[in-house]
Amino acid sequence: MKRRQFIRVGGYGAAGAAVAGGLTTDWYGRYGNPTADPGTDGDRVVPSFCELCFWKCGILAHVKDGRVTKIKGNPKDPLSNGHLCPRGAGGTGLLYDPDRLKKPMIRRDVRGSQVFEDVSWDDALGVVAENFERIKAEHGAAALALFSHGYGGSWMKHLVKAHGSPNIAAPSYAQCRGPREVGFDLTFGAGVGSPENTDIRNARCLVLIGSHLGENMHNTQVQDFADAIRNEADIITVDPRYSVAASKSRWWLPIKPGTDTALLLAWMNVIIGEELYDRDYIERYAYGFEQLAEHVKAFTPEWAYPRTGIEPDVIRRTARAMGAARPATLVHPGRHVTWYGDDTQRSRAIALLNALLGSWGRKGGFFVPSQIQLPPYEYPGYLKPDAQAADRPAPSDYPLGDQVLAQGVCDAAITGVRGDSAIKAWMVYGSNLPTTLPDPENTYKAIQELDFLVTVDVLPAEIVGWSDVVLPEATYLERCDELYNPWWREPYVAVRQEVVPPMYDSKPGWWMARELGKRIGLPEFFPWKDSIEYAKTRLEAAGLDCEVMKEQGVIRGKPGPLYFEEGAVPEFYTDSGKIELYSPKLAALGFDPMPTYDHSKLEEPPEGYYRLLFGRAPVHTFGRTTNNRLLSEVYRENEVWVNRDVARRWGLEDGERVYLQNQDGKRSSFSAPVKVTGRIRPDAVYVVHGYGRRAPKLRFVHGKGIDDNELITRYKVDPIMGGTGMNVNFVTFLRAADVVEDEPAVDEPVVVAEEVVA
Ligand code: MGD
Ligand code: SF4
Repeated sequence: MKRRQFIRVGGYGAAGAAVAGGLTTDWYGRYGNPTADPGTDGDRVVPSFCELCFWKCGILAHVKDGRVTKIKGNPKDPLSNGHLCPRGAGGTGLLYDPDRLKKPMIRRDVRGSQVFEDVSWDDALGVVAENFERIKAEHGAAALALFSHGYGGSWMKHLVKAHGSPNIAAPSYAQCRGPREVGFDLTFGAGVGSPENTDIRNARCLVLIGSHLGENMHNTQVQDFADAIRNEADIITVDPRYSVAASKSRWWLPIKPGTDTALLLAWMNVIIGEELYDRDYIERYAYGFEQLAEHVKAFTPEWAYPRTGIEPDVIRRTARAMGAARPATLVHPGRHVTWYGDDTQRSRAIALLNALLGSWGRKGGFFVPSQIQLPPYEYPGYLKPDAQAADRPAPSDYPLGDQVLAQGVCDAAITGVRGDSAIKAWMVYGSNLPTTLPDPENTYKAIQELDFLVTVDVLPAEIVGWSDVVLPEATYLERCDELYNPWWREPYVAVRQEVVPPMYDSKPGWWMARELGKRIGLPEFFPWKDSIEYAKTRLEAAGLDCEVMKEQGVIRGKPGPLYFEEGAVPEFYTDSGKIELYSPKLAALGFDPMPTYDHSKLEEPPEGYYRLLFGRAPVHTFGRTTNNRLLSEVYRENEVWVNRDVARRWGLEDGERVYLQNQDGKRSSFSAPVKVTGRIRPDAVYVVHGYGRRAPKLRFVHGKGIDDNELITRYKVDPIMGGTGMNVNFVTFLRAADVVEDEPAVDEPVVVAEEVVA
């Protein structure tokens, strides 16, 4: 049973089979079978939660002779349910990565020269504290910005808030799921959060719009997806690429990239026109149905066909499949949704479709999540920041952007962008900005203008090479972190605990934040001895037993009703208290109150160019894991997916190496092999994100494959919330054999930590 379950998790179609195949050979032999008996083969088993991606599955780490020998799913954890995705089982590949940052370092030459000296923690923290205080005295507290990604960042956020800066940004908002949250919030008065409240396992019809479950590996969702497949749910996948999810679907709609809103409007046209919607639900809970019905009248399947490439008959039949299964029809909200700059409106169209099908709060649609009441640690209140966040040109811009925009904070370091530059110092926690923010040249420009840049990381990523001070963090297996208390199907709290002591001279984030806090005169914000004392205080305040938590890793609460039909209270925190099909809020701000679609705004590729699309591989989390030697046994370099007719026209052979060059003449630093396939439309190419790494201290992955991000020199900003639509770049091919590589084959300086200046 366990083995079958595991293979289901990792085993979809071609990519899944490759994963399972890789695991059953080398991986099992060398690192142990992750599906073997859960009993320990070592001295002890420590429960914690994973950080190989941001899903936070509960794990059991087995330790023998002081080494972590295997990592398995914690059966008590409601996210992992005792099973991990292929990445989670490979966490030791990060822990024992020989390229890890080992000591604090200080730059000893001009920025960009990349000459570092290994120093003591005392010296490194002293320099950071001195710069934070100096910059605060000269420019105000808000001149310090924090970029943070990953759960450990909570300590740094606390530090920077206590310091008095509002400039705390995460690329997971404006570069990822922000538009989705805003679109759903406008409609239902709540976003879908993370982990999403999608009831995939009970869906009888599941619609995936550019959401490649199985390649995008969020463990619980993939387990639930396997259940939906087993239950013979009708699956409709809309993707220009025949993804793994498409291979498991009854319907694959190879849509023209950028036209999804047209398809969504046409689906609504059919669902309302043929009365397939949930009339009773709409009458009870929705506001603005008449306006929506009138609005979508013009968007017939015949109107959508020339725009989307999806035939009217297919649009009608898939709409009927959705209507037949309602309310157990889930139009998945997606996750990485910053595509074309109109993303809030596209997400809202998805939300409206779900509303018409009556799926919000219903079994097989979106369940109603609950959370354990866990009081916060009692600190003195944070001071009111001395300035507004510097992330947008005017405070009224992107009016519904309710988090700080990472791209805008980056821009605010460049003189002239916000008048005089507003940001003078960056602290970067777990975020490799040159491969994360669009238009990397802009990011380098901002970095060069900074007074000070400190990075907290575990690996010598590109951003490390640009830093003034580098603080090596202990990995998630070597540290405790903030308690995890999500809104989920059942309420629970999980703990991250130290499995083995930190290796080398690395330290946990909580320790760094506390030491820095003390040095910059904020000891009252760090009154606890360590993170365990901190967690104990919070757990006790909630009446939870710290010992049980340490032993089990998880404490579960009593689940509430999950669906309206089971007694969950239908509450919509919109202004009208109803599901807003017509949005008075958008209308008042001068935006379309209901989504619309203007095909004339969609740019076509120039002759000989193809739209650059990018996504995930099941064993990797962006660039976070591509240096992980264990995970790379399964997938070690990305490929460029090229439609077979296009390849024939170009005379490209399968496996032949190419560089990509974009519409602005920007060429990829490295090449990648071509994958000739019928599984992608001829107007697009596709690569997995996270390769083409330029930091040579990442010795394993350096130079492998193509970095999509360096080809994203253009992006379109969502006027509603400030997200950066990045699927608006086009590339052409350069045969590797015809390209003379620059010397060295990098377009940026590199980190050479050994070049120590005495
Ligand atoms: P992307 O990876 O960007 O987002 O995962 P997803 O939400 O799936 O999805 C790209 C898909 O959208 C591709 O299949 C692409 O062909 C398709 N696509 C591109 N343009 C269009 C278009 O115009 N229309 C349509 N309909 N489809 C289009 C992201 C999610 O994955 C996130 S945010 C995180 S943080 C996690 N990261 C991650 C990971 O890095 N690795 C693995 N293995 N799993 C992950 N899971 C999570
Ligand atoms: Fe870890 Fe995989 Fe869960 Fe992400 S989905 S937290 S990598 S086990």
